[in-house]
Parts: sequence; structure tokens; C-alpha cells
Amino acid sequence: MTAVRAGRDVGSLVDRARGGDPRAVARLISLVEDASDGLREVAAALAPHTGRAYVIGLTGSPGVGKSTTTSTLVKACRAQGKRVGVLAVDPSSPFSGGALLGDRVRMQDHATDSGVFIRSMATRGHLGGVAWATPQALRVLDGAGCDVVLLETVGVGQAEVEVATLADTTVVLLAPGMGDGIQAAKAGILEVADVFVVNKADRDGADATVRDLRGMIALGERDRRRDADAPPRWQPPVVKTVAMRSEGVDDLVEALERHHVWMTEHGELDRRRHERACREVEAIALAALRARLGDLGGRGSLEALGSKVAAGATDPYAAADLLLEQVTDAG
Ligand SMILES: Nc1nc2c(ncn2[C@@H]2O[C@H](COP(=O)(O)OP(=O)(O)OP(=O)(O)O)[C@@H](O)[C@H]2O)c(=O)[nH]1
Ligand SMILES: [Mg+2]
Repeated sequence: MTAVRAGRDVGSLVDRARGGDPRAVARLISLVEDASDGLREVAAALAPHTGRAYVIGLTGSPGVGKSTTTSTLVKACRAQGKRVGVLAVDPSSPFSGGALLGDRVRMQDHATDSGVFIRSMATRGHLGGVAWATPQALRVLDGAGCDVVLLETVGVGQAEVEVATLADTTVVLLAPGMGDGIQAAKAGILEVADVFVVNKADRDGADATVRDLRGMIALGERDRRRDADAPPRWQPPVVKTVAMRSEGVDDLVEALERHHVWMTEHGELDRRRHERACREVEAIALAALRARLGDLGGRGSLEALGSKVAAGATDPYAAADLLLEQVTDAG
């Protein structure tokens, strides 16, 4: 892969991406994903075009039906004439692409549609992981003119929470009989879900799962109402689907639209996006700071200061002050 050096190249890539050229979009994502030399230029060229896409995160246990649901949502968006980006992030896999082959197969319906961009990303061992690479890829899809971006992440551990910080709306999928209801409560999923989907409703136990979830939501709301100053809050709806047969997708689309309207009316969309931008800037600044700390040599290096602190020759606060002084001087 050759590095993009001249600003003209990046500019024309962005133009082509905005014109709907999937290869240009793929190239831009690779540039940001690999943290290439062109990263800054890409970010600068994209900035004026960003802030339009509605980012919907989909998360849940492996095999719950995220990709199938994503595919049906793509269809629904295309039927409305919207341009759609799909980003499938696998936080557990170090392999880009191959690990998500199943998704690729399911997404084949859309392979020849120029209004749909699909990209898989593996983020384990990747610089800052999901937290670093995903926002950059989201920016590309947003800047390329996607009206909607669907962000699929397998719900393992922290992934739900991370996906929630990156999306405007977070959809948590569950399936009957997986003990997910109880897990949901444990993992704090109730806090991050804006919309619940009980998929595989063709299986036994779907109604019980829906009831359990509604019960938990109601309980949480009752506790919260005790606090008279609590601001109005969105009540996450529970939607039953059979994604495999596109059943219930209209209800899901409607729930997403309602959440979007609610957020806009309550200033929540702006608040979330502002928070997201802050975290993004902070992450980049901290990474730069860390790199500079690592570059320091001699008596003022972290190693040297560590030795002094270990020997009791200085205290860790004084040492940290010294370290920061050098970095800011150098900057
Ligand atoms: N019975 C039933 N099976 C479904 C339904 N939706 C999806 N499936 C099947 O469940 C399996 C997993 O679906 P995916 O959409 O790949 O699930 P996923 O959550 O994306 O899976 P990972 O990305 O591997 O975590 C596939 O074999 C689907 O055909 C449904 O509504 N009912
Ligand atoms: Mg999947």
C-alpha cells in the first residue's frame, strides 16, 4: 500500500468517497485504521462533511442475530433512499476481515448496491482497540455521506459499553432461552440500551424474555422516580423480531425513529455527540502525550525518574511534574 502524501490525493479520495465510490471509502478507512501518514490529512479533509450520519450501534451475545438484523435494517434504509454504512467490529479477534466472513456472506444481498458501504474491523491488539480505531472509521463513513451508519459489535464484556459511547442510539439484542435477561441486568446493559430487541421470537420463551425485560425497565424507572429532580428520561422500548424472516423490523425502525426524535427534542443527541467528541480528542491527546513521554531520554526520562522514586530520592508527584514540564516544553 503506498502512502498518500499530497493533500490533493486525500482531497480527491474524499470527493470520490462522497460521490459514492466504495473503493475510495475503503481506502480512506484503511488509511485511518493503519494510522498511516495520511491520517491527519484525511481527518482534516473529512471534518467539514461530518456530523450528519445517524449512528446506530447493535450489540448482543454471539449468534443472537445482529448481522441478520443489520441486513434487514440496511434494506429498510435503502427503501427510504438513504445511504448506509455498516461497520462490523469484532473486539475479540486480531484478524481483520476473515473473522467476520459470516457477516460478509449475510451481507451479500447488498454487495452490488452502491448506496451501501460495508466494512469489517478486528480491533484486538490494534493500537487503542475499539476505542481508537472505530471512531475514525465512523468519521469516514459519515464524511462519505452516509445518512445512517450501523455499527455491529459482539457483546463481550466491555464491548456493549464501548459501542454505546460511539453510537447515537444503542440497540441491545437478546434471544429467548439464553439466560440473557439475567445477564443483561448483571452486565449493566440496562443502562446502555436505548432499544431492546428480543430476536428469534419464533422460538419458545420470547414472550417471557420480553416480560422480564419490561419488568426490569419498570423497576429501574420506579427507583429513579423517587428522585424528584431527575430529568425526563427515555424509556427503552422492547421490540420482538424474527430477523431471519424480517418480522418486526418495521417496529424496530419505528422505535429507532422515535428515539432519534426524542433525542433531538431533548438536546440529548447534541449532548451525546459533544461527549463523544470530547472523548475522542482526549484519547488522541493522551496517546500523543504517552508517545512523547516514551521519547524522553537521559536524566529526565521516565526510567530515570522511576529509579529515583524507587530509591526514595524524590516523590512520585514531583517526578510526574518534572516529566510533564519536559513534555510541554518539548511541545
Ligand atoms: N430461529 C431464528 N434464527 C435466527 C433469527 N435471526 C437470525 N437467526 C440465525 O442465527 C444465526 C446467527 O445469526 P447472526 O445474524 O449471524 O448473529 P450475530 O449476532 O451477528 O452473530 P455474531 O456476529 O457471530 O455474534 C444464523 O444462523 C441466523 O440465520 C431468527 O429470528 N430466528
Ligand atoms: Mg454478526
